[in-house]
Amino acid sequence: MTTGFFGDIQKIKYEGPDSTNPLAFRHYNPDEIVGGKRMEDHLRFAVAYWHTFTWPGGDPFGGQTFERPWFEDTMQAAKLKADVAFEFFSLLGSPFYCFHDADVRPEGKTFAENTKNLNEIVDYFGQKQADTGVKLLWGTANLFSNRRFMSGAATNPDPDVFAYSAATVKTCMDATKKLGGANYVLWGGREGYETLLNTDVKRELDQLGRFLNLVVEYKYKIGFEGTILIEPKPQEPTKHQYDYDVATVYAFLQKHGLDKEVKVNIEQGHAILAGHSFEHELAMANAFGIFGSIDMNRNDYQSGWDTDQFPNNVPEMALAYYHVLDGGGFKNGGTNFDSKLRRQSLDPADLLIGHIGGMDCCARGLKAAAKMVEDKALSQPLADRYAKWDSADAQKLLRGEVKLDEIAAMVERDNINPEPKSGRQEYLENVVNRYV
Ligand code: XUL
Ligand code: CO
Repeated sequence: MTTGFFGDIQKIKYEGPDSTNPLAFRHYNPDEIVGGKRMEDHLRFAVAYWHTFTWPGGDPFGGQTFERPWFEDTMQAAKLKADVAFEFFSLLGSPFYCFHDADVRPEGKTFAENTKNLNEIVDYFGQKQADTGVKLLWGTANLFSNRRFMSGAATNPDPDVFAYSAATVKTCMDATKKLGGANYVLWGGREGYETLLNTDVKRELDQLGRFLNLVVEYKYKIGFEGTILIEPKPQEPTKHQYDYDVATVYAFLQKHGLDKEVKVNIEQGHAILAGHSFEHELAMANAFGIFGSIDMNRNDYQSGWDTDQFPNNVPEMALAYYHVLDGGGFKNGGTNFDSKLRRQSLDPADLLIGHIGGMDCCARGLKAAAKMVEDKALSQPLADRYAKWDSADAQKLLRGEVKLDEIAAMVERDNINPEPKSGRQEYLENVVNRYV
């Protein structure tokens, strides 16, 4: 018995590049081997519960456009939503999903009621996971929508909000562990500020550091084996978000002794908001050894908002997956579509079509990336460019065995007179374009 929400739509199949069926994959072929691994195991796609099933289609000038039979804050509606969600995961063939507590359970009047509601839904999800084989990529707490969080969660001037937030995260970590989640995510929704006139940034950052340590301590206490991930974002909703980008998060982790404990979930749209490219953020995370997972949703390049659109640019995906592969590929992480439909895309089929397009685009990107890796198309020119650093003398410079005055003497003695070499950017761009 299905809910009937998706009418007579059948499980989405791979039909190959020539298919014109909008409800078929043209490039995502889960069993196809790419670079020695099944495509499904490379990409580890996840559907975001919030945008796909909870978001009503509002914008700053207008409210709900979507009409869904579960848009009601009751347990019965939450279960209908879960029924439809798991039908969706199965139709799409998405191996994973992600959720916030507030997406899946009705809002209670008290903390205890919220916990009770969450636990009831977690049991319901547990059964559905067992029935469908769909798994949880990550769980998280929504510490930003309710008005109690308007001045932040961990970084709130009121310790009662800190405590309420910590307690909420505890229940969400319990839920994630119970559902076998591969990761637990912290996006600092309102961990930031609007004006320094009312904000003590030193205190707030110390609070955030303690909060994150509480999370890591609790992970060990309950034996949660997943990865704790922070999702950087530079602004929106607050003007200045503390977890600005990957480099900022890394410095924060080091300051609080957590750089070996916590990794990052990098969102393409957030990278763009920070004035970076997605691949910049991925490369930085690899360089720091903190790469975890990705949210694969793009922003509009002109509007400057966090528009959370499905990816549709293959060359961008190719470079993104190139860096994912370069870092060894996903371990616990995966590709979460933190993407929402445009508010005029009302039909149930639009939900599938958005994800199908995104998955096909990622699959094409992955295939191009794997081929570039195989051919050493970028890695060989890179190795050649830095080859001189591999010499014994250059390595001495890095190991700190030669001091500044000795270096100066060496440059003079050996008459070192560097000859600039081409960076060959255009050549390399043309190489990438051969693959996409
Ligand atoms: C907000 C955002 C969140 C996180 C999870 O911009 O990306 O949906 O991914 O809280
Ligand atoms: Co996100």
